[in-house]
Amino acid sequence: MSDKHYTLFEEQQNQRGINLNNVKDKLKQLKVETPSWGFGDSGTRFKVFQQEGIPRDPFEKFEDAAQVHRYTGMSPSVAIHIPWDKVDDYSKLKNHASSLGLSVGAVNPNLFQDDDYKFGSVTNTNPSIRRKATDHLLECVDIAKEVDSDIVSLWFADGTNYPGQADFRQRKHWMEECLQEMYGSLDDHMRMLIEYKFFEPAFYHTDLPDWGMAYNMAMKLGPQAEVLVDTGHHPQATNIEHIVAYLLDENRLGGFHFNSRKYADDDLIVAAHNPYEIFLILHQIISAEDGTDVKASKNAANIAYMLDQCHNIEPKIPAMIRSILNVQSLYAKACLINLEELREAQKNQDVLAAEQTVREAYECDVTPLLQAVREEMGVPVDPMKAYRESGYGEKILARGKGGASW
Ligand code: PSV
Ligand code: MN
Repeated sequence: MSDKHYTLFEEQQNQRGINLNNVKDKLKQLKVETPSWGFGDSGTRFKVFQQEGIPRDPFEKFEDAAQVHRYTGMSPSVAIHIPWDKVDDYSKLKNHASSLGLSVGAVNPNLFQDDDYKFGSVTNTNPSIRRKATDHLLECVDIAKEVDSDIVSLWFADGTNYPGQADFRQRKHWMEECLQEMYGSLDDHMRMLIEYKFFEPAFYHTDLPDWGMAYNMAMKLGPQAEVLVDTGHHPQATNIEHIVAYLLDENRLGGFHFNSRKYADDDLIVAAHNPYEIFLILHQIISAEDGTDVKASKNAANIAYMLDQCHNIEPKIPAMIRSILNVQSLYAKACLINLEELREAQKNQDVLAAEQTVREAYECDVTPLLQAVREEMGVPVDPMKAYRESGYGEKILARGKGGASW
């Protein structure tokens, strides 16, 4: 793409009242963490298809994640999941990450894959299992301290399948008790993110099914507890951008897991389905960040963004790159909404003008802008092509089959 294209794009945007220098700065600051488990073998409950070249340990997962950052400049940190990423020496993992230009991001406890958790972890009727689950949460806080991460990200599979199977209120109390103990172990700068999901693996009730219950839990625990929104964790047709706006206004939106879904928690490449939804979510965040409410603006600037995806049939690294680029492109479009014009239309109750202001930005072709930003960031203007041509995908085939699975 030539300078001519960018100049033309800039002129068009100036006419729309958009200052592209601000947009470029925002795009350069946008960072989206990748999940270590997204590089391992994964599947559905029917089959895990093993791919060749899958990383064999957490160190190799970081090497693959470094490729995503190398070609996009947008994902300098990697979330880990314990025990999937358990190592003997976490300072070694931290140093390995930093030698690759990365850092260790959110630490995710795993309270769903041990036989003991069949009937719940922090909500189990058996006190010694609740103790075990709480000890694992505390272990993850310690790991976060060792790897210099300030985020521990919680998701609970706890729930039941049948009416009468368990006492909802009792389980709520047990969960609160365990989380309070964990909260007490956080250093001052640390954050504890509480992720909700309405069903799966439990099919009748889930102990933390929605943002309201996660928010209530966070409020009870204290200011270091915040809510994490995952796009795949809502019933169909939920207005996620509204939830995002609400949480920002309450200053409790801690993290965001990007992925795409058509039916449930499909964990597909971001924006593969309904890209407009991601655009509208990002619009709420940008509107809070650039608005006059100082607290909401601060919250919007502090959201921990992460991809939370498992690519079961596609090659892992390019699928991650694709997702990161899709987020970048939709973020760029959302930055092109003329917020002043939008607020004016809202004030005047001009429904058509308001909707037009939002949609018009979505319809802009942001290719010249993204290419200019990538050039200024010193990354390839076409990251997918550059990755494909790098030969890394072929080189790792030497690892063979049977790498780490999630
Ligand atoms: C649960 O479905 C989830 O979204 C949580 O973030 C988990 O930690 C992650 O997926 C990996 O299973
Ligand atoms: Mn998630």
